[in-house]
Amino acid sequence: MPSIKVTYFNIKARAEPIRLALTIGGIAFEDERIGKEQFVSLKEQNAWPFRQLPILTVDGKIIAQSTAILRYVGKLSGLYPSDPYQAALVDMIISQVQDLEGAMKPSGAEQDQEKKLKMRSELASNVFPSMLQDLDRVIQQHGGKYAVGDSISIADLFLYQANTSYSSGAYDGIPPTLFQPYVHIQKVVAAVKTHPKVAAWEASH
Ligand SMILES: N[C@@H](CCC(=O)N[C@@H](CS)C(=O)NCC(=O)O)C(=O)O
Repeated sequence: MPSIKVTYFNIKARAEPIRLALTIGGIAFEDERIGKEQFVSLKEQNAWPFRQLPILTVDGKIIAQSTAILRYVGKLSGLYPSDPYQAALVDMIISQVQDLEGAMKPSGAEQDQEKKLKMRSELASNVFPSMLQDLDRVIQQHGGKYAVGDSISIADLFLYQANTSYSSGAYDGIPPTLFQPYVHIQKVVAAVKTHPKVAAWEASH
């Protein structure tokens, strides 16, 4: 196995599915968590491909973009299907979850708090429910114990982290209950949460 280091901030967000994939795969890695000052200084030095985190350092080579990293570690960990169609299903779920983030971007950039809350209320009431309902139905069609069949994949880890983020109350104007009504999504969340390696990781982090 190569020497692997995950570099991010001391938060879950974009790095947690990567950390979980490596943990489930039993792949040793350095979990580097840097502070704001170090981030600013390394960013100014163009130390990373897109001057953003997370990055993965593999035997001294750097990979950027969290979903590229996630697919890479998914392949190392046996959490990304080798069958092209199954892999496309995994990608499809990841992309749908990313579309939620894309829809959040304009409100995230809005400086006027009143306008921001109005945009978020529109998302929570009229945009996200149909996107999540579609995702729930796709998981119902293609899932088993997990989102795609009965084996855990990076799609489950990505969805699990989205559920964690949206349920945390960290997004102004988005009710923390947003993901709760979707039974197939919640089944996946519960399966990931109770996976023995995830449970052990969470108990120690
Ligand atoms: N598309 C990129 C986005 C990365 C990103 O936005 N990283 C944030 C932290 S979550 C960052 O480095 N922000 C600080 C900055 O851009 O200066 C990915 O998925 O890795």
